[in-house]
Order: sequence, then structure tokens, then C-alpha cells
Amino acid sequence: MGLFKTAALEGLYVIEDFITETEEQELIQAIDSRSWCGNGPLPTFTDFIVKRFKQQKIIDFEDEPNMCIINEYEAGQGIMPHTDAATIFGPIILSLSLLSSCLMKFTHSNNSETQFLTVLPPRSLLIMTKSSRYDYKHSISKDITEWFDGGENGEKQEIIRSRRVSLTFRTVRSSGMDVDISS
Ligand SMILES: O=C(O)CCC(=O)C(=O)O
Repeated sequence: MGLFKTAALEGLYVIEDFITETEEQELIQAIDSRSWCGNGPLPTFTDFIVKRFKQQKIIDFEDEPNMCIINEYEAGQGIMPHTDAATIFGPIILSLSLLSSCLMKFTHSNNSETQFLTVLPPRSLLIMTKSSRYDYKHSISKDITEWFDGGENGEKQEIIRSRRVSLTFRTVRSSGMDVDISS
């Protein structure tokens, strides 16, 4: 398992191979076999992930996530630039990627020319805190083919996007509990 701090962006980390291929397959089976909408406690199939967050001291007990959003991206789908509301969600946003790699772009909220790209490989965990979480908007393009600098000897590497599922864990602040976050 390798932890790397990405692109000199404060508070942004990606942990590769946070889960195994078997765990990835089990998660996909669990996700695909039930309704995706639900309120209440996190689904039990995410228990081992939250346990691992604690074991690896990625979260403190107080920051334990109480929300998990599952997003599905077919090839050609992305997510618009946004910052998770600071008044509603806690200081750590965690996103586990399944199936397909993609690039996530971070664009400074006050200066759109300040941008960073990071690769999210399947089974990796993205950790967004500090500046990356508060000062930047994050987005995923609709591009089916993406390129990034990362190959040996500095050559470009290609990502061919296919179905990607992500599990994003957040802590809803108690003061944010009354806010409608459904839209
Ligand atoms: O798919 C991801 O990794 C990120 C999802 C996200 O940014 C969101 O649901 O707000």
C-alpha cells in the first residue's frame, strides 16, 4: 500500500490499494444487489472500510463518517466542479474508487488558473482535507480518454474510462443535520 501526497496540494492524499481486488468485487456485488437510496446508519457492507479508516488513523473517533454517498459514472459521465459545503460537512472527505481510474481536477475557487490533477486508481482512497478540501473545487471530466504525466521517463499515460463507482464518506456536522442536503 503506498501513500502519496499529490501535486503539492495541501491536504490532498491518495492511498493506493486501500482495499483488495476481492473486497472491491464484494463491494460491487453488495452495491449492485440493493437499492441505492436510503437514510439511516451506513450500510453494513461499509463497516470494514470505516474500521480501516480508524485502524490507519485516517480519522479520529469524533470525525467518524455518518454519511456515505455512492456515485456511479458510466464512460462519458463526470461531476461538475464543487466544494463540499463547509457548513454542513466536516473537515475530512474520503472517497474510495472502484473499477475504473479517472483524473480528478482541483481548481482554486478564487483563481481558476491554479489547477492540480490527480489520478484516482481503482481501489484507492482519496483524502481531502485542509486547502484541497476548502479552497478548491474538485471535478471529474466526461472524457472517455484522459492523459496524465506519470509514466516512467516522464511520458504521458492514458486512462480509458469505463464504469466507475465511488463511495464518498463524509461527516455531517450536527448543526448541518437540519439542512436539506438532498439536492
Ligand atoms: O466520485 C468521487 O470520487 C467524488 C464524488 C464527489 O465529489 C461528490 O459526490 O460530491
